[in-house]
Amino acid sequence: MFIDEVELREIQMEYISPFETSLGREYYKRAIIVKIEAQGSEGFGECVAEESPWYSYETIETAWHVLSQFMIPIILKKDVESPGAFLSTLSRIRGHNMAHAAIEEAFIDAYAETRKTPLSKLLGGVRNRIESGVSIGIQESVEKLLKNIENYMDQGYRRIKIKIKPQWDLEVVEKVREAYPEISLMVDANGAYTIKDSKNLQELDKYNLLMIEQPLDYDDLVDHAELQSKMKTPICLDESIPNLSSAQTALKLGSCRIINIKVGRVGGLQKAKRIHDYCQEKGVPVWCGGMLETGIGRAINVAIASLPNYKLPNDISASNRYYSEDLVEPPFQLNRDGSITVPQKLGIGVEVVKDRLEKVTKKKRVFT
Ligand code: OSB
Ligand code: MG
Repeated sequence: MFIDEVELREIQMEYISPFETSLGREYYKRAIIVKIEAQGSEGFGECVAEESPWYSYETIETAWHVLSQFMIPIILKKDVESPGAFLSTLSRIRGHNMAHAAIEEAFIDAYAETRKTPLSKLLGGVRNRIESGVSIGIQESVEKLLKNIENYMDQGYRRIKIKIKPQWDLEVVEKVREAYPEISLMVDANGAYTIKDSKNLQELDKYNLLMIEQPLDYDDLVDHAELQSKMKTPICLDESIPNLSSAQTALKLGSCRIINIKVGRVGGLQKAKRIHDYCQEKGVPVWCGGMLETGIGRAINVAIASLPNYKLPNDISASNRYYSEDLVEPPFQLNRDGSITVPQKLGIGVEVVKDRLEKVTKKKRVFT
């Protein structure tokens, strides 16, 4: 597939409500949208690098730099046969997984279109609907949190994830469990604890949680293994798994029993699939994490979450949980059974609405 043109846009969109984790509070989404034009097909990708290097070392600016100075010059005006060839063409560029993922997504979306295939099918997806959970940020009060949970449960979400940090943990989980003894509940600490907090974290075993996500530091596989050996609740790793090698190390050490795969964090769809396949072979379930994506990134997430070993509810909620107006049509909606339907049209399977994209664009550069 001959790559004729690549376009980068930086966009900004306000969230319906601010999102707070142990890492900080966010009011709006800033992202890079990548568009590739190849032989009459158009493909989109979304870079999930954030404004600040809290969740990951990458930022909007580092991703823009690496995309425009290194990645785009390597692939522009080249004939790249397949997703596999695309991956190896860019493999000289180390790290910068979120930048890698965004441009690979755009290529694969265009490629799927030329192959007349929905992205889900191209990746080996087997589901028509994916299970949808919701991730709720740290709130001003437990009362507000309970109201939020009630609202999302009423809408049909099947699993609630609450963000925790020191001073917003045990008591909060206890009150949520008191109010909702039966719901499928999990917590995500975004690395806010250390192994010295083991005793406290073990208290969480009382609350029948589906899992505890990333309790310890982002590269701390050894301490996670020690903590997992002391806890009944499965540990799920997010930040600690940037690639297949770390997934292998984590499973060998016993650092977790579940893996959250984010396409951006692991460097793209093909790498996500490799981690998925490895976990499947080892009998370890995975699910798809989210970065509050626009409809473009959400479409990518829905497609990969249709693979067979995505066995737990995903952080893929409906468009209206994040934005008053999404960038795609149709927007993603929650079915009554708490699932989201996997689009069956070609490529990402939803239409990017050009004038909405234009409206939220802060910066744009076209490479021809
Ligand atoms: O840790 O999963 C996380 C958002 C930004 C950064 C990190 C995380 C998150 C989420 C959002 O939990 C989940 C979603 O997109 O709905
Ligand atoms: Mg997480």
